[in-house]
Amino acid sequence: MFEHVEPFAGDPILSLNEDFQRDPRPHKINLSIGIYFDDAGRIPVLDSVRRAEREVCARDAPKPYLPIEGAANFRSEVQKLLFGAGHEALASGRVATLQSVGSSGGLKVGADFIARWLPGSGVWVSDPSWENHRSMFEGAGLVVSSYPYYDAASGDLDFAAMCKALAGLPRKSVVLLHACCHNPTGVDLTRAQWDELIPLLAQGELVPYLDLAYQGFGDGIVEDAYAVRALAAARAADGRPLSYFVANSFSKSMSLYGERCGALSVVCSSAAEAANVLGQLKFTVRRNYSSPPIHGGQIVAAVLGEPTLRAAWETELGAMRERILAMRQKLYGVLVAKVPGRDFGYFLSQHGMFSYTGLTPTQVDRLRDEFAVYVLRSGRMCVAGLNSGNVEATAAAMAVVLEG
Ligand code: KET
Repeated sequence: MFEHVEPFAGDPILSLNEDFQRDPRPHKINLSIGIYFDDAGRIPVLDSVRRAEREVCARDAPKPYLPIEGAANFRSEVQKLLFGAGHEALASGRVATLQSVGSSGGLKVGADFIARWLPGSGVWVSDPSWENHRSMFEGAGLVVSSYPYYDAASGDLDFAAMCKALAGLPRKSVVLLHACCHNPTGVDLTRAQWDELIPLLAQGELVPYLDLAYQGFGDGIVEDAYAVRALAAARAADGRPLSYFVANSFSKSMSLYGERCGALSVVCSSAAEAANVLGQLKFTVRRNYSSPPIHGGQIVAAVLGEPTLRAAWETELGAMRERILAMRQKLYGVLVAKVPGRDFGYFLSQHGMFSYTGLTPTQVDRLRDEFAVYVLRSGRMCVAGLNSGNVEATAAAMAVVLEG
């Protein structure tokens, strides 16, 4: 029956993380997967999250099926987090928000919706992008292409090339954009660049699809939602509000990876449209996994909704952001001293968990084989895996492979 089934080639990120787990060398350093580790090298359980979880458990509540679209308190807190309480788009009921199984689940539900309701639309992702973007949208039957983004020569965004490519796309093309902390490069649009890009998307009648997986790791919770809110304020050529998608995650911002907490919001031009869109998103969910899990979403809703927990979370998230910056500075400092004449300024200018190091696949292999330092073969390093105990060793190993 299954003789013809081909082996799975493995996922470039998750397989490398598994290789790391199997590596017996005690001094190994994991800078592969996009997970925030604390200075002791552990995945933190945030104090705000721990307290929220205790509260949720103390309710001793039954565990019914959630509605297909998820818990009402979770969905409403997500909307306020993304748009700000009292935002016009929320007041007018034109945002359809669904609790999803991680933001991956949201991205895929949105992809299935696009395949059904915008069937001729191609999907455009940045070059490069998170590997799974292409895979998920292709998995929904869509054709995925890429637009220019990262310029290897300058280590910066090629904004002119990006705009030129997007301006030439057919109407209704879906444009996947990283709202902040671009994965894998760490190179983000500035606010001025968002302000320039958004009218171009509107004029071209393109469909923005924001992936917001690292809210709070760039400049701050509100700052990192800039693109979400700027798109909500934009108007299409016919004067109606723009329609767009936002998939957001709590995996990183609340360190809730395995609880699979995320959401998909579709911003529509009217409440009537949003009601129909939400209905069709529910149809997609019902035939896939029926409804989302209850536990993690209730933790998130408690953290976001209760002022003391919310304040504690914001402080903890701020501390994670600061620790990453300190690691960037430390790595930069050691590398500049060890490898003179080479520009490592990108470690300081890039945002969020990731740095695109420019290491070649051969250099990456040497890092792993000779020094037990794991980064992706694309050269992406998860800076959030550095700590005061491993940053010097990482810099020393990088210096050797860069000079050899
Ligand atoms: N979007 C982006 C841009 C992203 O980097 C990740 C995860 C996700 C979505 C998925 O998040 P979640 O809400 O947990 O479903 N990225 C890291 C882990 C992974 O590949 O799954 C990574 O890039 O290492």
